[in-house]
Amino acid sequence: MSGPQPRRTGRWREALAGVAAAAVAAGLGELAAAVAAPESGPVVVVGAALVDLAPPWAKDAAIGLFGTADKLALIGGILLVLLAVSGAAGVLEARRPPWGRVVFIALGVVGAVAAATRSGAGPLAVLPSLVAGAAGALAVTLLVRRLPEPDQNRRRFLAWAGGSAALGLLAALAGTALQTGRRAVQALRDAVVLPRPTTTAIIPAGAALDVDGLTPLITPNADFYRIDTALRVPEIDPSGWRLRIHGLVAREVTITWDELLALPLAESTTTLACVSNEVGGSLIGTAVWLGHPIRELLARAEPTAEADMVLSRSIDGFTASTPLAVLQDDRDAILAVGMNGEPLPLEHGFPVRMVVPGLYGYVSATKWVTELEVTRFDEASAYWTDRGWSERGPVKLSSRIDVPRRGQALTAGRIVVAGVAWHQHVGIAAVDVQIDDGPWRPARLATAISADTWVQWRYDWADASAGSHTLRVRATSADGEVQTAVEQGVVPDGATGLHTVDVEVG
Ligand SMILES: Nc1nc2c(c(=O)[nH]1)N[C@H]1C(S)=C(S)[C@@H](COP(=O)(O)O)O[C@H]1N2
Ligand SMILES: [Mo]
Repeated sequence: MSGPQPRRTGRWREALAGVAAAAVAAGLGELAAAVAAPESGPVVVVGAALVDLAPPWAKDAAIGLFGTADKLALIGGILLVLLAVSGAAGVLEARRPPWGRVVFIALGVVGAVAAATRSGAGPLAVLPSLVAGAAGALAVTLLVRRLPEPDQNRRRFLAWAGGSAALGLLAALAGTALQTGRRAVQALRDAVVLPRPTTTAIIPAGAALDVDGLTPLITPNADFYRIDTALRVPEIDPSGWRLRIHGLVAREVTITWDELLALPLAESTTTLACVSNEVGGSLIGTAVWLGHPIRELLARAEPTAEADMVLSRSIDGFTASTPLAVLQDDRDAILAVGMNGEPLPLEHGFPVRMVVPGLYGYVSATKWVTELEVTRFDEASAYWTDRGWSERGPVKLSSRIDVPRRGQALTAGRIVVAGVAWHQHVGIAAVDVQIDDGPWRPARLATAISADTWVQWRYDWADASAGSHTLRVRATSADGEVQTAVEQGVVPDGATGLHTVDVEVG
């Protein structure tokens, strides 16, 4: 290259500004990942995206070159690419501002898209990469301003660059330290071998309808909604786990992980729903849980006559108030250790959680549970009750249209309408569909697994005419209750109203 440079500060120092900014970006990004989205560190997600995007010949070449060390080589390769790109960004920012900043923002967006499109990505998955992009852009701007003029002392700039890189390194180390415990518990969880169930779940033939776009009957763990107050997922080593049953009982009972696994463990299929699920919302899922009846353990402790509530407590302090009677009747209210054939995932309560058919999660489904205090509703209250929610939370009769989706382009003629309906521990007797202001027409119900699970339904809309239409669904319980059209918000004990979907038929 020739020609005069506007500001000859030395290309290497400009590149160094970019690289130091990249260190800040990567470090803060990894720290953000450790706090908010453990599997979404910017370096790793960009790497995973590169692997997925790389043409097969490049993958083969990489595996050939690096053999079994190709994963490590990949991370090394990404770091080298990032080094080159960030160095170039430093030069750009010095000579063609704001293009250096733009490079960092673009890298952040690439990382965010990569993180968001990974399977099982949580809502916070984009955060680490966006933090990294913003931090990099800010750092490169500030560092380039500190580039020395030809007659100036260069040490100051080197100190700024070195300090920035050190800051990035410290943040990365803090992030790693935060993630170490989680990795260790993840390894313990992956090593758990669950005992064979004494009873296996039976999914009747005809329980799952074959309709494109319909929610699967059993929700895969990676897609199961997650709701909790835990900023950091509790890390419990099962060998140290204990459940203590105390309070209004004849005798205190404590049970360890090994003792629990030695008890009869049965599979049961239960649909878990969140009280915060809006009409038509997705805070609901069905899993095959493996666990031991809570009723049996309560029987050992012998609740006294005045007790009417069990306040379950998680290791992180969350509490739920469950009516004692619900935990003593014959339903599958369990201390669960397994979810869809695996140990509980960390974020779903590893090693042990409660699952109680018929109640919203906030009053029953305590994850990371360590304590059952037998007490009274007039003596104790739970986490969400103290924040304005109802002390009792039986699941409300509800239904949802999954297909067609809102705004989906449809062609006139026959259109399949399908979805799910639920009223856990009561059961669903019928589902009806209404088109515009027409009559309610019966949908066909799939075979229910049990009253404790949602049931799929399908309605064949035979003569859909061109134009805008509104589809509406309404369920009827096994006990004759008809789902109300009265709209209520989620506070204090769950939403009501009918799910409607507007569609355009062309
Ligand atoms: N320890 C703990 N357990 C908890 C909660 C929580 O905040 N902390 N949230 C409850 C709520 S409100 C619901 S809906 C369910 C959700 O369980 P999931 O995240 O496995 O779907 O967990 C329940 N158990
Ligand atoms: Mo919830």
